[in-house]
Amino acid sequence: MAETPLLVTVTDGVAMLTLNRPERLNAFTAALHEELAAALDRAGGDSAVRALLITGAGRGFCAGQDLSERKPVPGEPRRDLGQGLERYYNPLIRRLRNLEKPIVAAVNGVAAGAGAGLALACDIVIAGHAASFIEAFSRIGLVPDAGNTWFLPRLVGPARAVAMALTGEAVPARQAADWGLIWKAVPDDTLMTEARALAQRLAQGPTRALGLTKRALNRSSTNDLDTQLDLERDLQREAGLGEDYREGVAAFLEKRPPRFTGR
Ligand code: LHQ
Repeated sequence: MAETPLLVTVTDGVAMLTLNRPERLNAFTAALHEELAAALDRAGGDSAVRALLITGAGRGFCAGQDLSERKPVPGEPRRDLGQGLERYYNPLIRRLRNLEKPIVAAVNGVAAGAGAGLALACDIVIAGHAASFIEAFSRIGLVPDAGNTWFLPRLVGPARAVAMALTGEAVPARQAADWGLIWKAVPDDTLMTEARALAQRLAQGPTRALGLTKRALNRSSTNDLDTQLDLERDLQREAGLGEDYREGVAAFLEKRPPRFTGR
């Protein structure tokens, strides 16, 4: 088994987090959860990090919960699976959504169960053609978790969401892109180059404004139009006070590329 379940590098403003349990298709263990949570918190608090890129080592992206850690043992009391959600998965999904920096998922292979939830909680999902998305829960007698029941209908509509969840059928990357489940599917050998280039471009963006944009879109899922218009006013007020707005307009008027600092 790999020594450390998560590899973290920071280059050119991008924190790259690689789930590193390739022998188990990067299934989640408690140790992986702990490291991922710590890495996300560090990236959130580090002003040198202006975008994140999440991917998996080996041929899988993430196969969800490591089922060997959740094996029912005959004779022992049945485990409260809600506890694992409360302790690990729900905070993970909240961290990803609340982290006000762009997060790209480079889905290099199968994303199953909570692994699909992890991908869908990121802001922009690019998948290699060999990747697929599987709501694997029904295959083992469980209910979709890790935000899957929230993301799926919003992304692909109720008909596709319910079929994915009830059948547990794999949705290949190209179909996922056609359905709007993800942003795009690309040839496997270009996935990491494209994803890294995108994350680097985002890392050179107006980080504060991108974070506020993420907040606005997150809230739009539950706000009515009046509330959302008020929120846009407040967030625009904040963005308008930033250095990057001054730089963006100056660069436009001077017909040169902007040099955003993220402030
Ligand atoms: C695995 C796993 C895995 C352990 C592949 N665990 N070893 C939250 C709260 C509490 C409890 C429960 O769960 C949750 C959230 C969830 O995520 S529930 C859903 C859990 N995930 C699954 O049910 C998916 C299980 N995996 C699969 O169905 C298949 O592995 C998929 C379809 C993902 C990929 O199939 P293949 O490409 O054929 O690969 P494979 O099955 O041969 O897997 C490769 C190895 O990885 C294999 O080990 P081995 O020693 O035989 O080489 C698998 O046992 C291991 N592995 N997923 N989740």
